[in-house]
Amino acid sequence: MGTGRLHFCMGMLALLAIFSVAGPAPVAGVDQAQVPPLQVPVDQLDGIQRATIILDSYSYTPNHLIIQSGKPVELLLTSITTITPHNFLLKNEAAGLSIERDVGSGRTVTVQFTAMKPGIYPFHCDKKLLFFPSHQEKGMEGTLEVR
Ligand SMILES: [Cu+2]
Repeated sequence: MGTGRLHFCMGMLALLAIFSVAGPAPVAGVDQAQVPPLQVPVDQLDGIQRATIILDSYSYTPNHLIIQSGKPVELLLTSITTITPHNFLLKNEAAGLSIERDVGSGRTVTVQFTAMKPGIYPFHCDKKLLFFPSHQEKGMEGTLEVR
């Protein structure tokens, strides 16, 4: 009896030790705010401003890109999800921007455009499961800053 209880206690201590080492689960989205804006570089050979945006559930990384107006842009939208489909919507009539692309799980889609008007243009994913918050509401949004 006595040793049985002792073993039980040792077991509980071991469990406690495992939990304290593992620590609390990381909170999704915390890292997102810490990613600095990406100043998209201009390719020296072809003059194209090229950048990759990683799509995950539910984020774009980076979520703030800075580009120059009047120069062509090429964005590679790369999904790293295994099931959930996402998309990329950036619409602003006044600026002549109308981008709407679906990005299936694990896919990479290329978007080409030239922004002529400096400004701050938000983009987001409008996917949504019935009765659930939209991906945008879960944080899947970002900013294209045109200078
Ligand atoms: Cu989405």
